[in-house]
Amino acid sequence: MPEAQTEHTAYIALGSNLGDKRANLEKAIELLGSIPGVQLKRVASYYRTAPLGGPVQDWYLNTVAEVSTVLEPHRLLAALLKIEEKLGRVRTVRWGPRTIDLDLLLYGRREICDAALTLPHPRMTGRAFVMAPLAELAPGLILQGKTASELAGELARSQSIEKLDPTYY
Ligand code: A4P
Ligand code: MG
Repeated sequence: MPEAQTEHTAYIALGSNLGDKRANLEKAIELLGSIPGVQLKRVASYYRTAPLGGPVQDWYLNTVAEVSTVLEPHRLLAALLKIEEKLGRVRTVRWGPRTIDLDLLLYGRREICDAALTLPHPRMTGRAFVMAPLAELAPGLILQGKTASELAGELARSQSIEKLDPTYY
């Protein structure tokens, strides 16, 4: 009998600020769910967010997806990078505009720091556009001694984000 593979819960941040942002997120979510070994569980609301860092650029549409996966973290990241390529992402400047950005935020409680992957994502707890959608899916998740909800609330006071009405998408 084949050995049962362990399922891990992972959270993936999605962002787009080029082209049809909503279509880009929707396509990326569809492709996420079609990766062998990945099951799409839930997707948070979409948020209209002010760009953080980088050059002067358009606003972003951001959300977070929860998946259950048997893939190891580096394999999951490789699959995310493939989706970025498929959706026509061209890397120019760091933090510059992009059709789609997929960041692996969390993979269970796994901690990794190597050349290809850092987990948890090193910038996530300082970003309202990540923490607000994540807090919808996992409000009580503890990060740096605070819940995701607390962090999202604190960040929303100084960073401009707007939760979009579901009729928008
Ligand atoms: N990498 C290491 N760890 C990870 C991880 N946990 N998840 C490596 C994903 N990638 C990870 O990323 C560069 C390399 O990071 C990858 O090849 C991978 O091996 P990238 O996506 O090519 O570069 P990037 O996204 O331009 O840079 P970076 O530093 O990842 O930027 P961020 O942190 O993703 O920020 N403002 C708003 N409002 N909304 C946004 O979505 N996004 C950014 C990009 C800036 N400002 C934004 C938004
Ligand atoms: Mg990225």
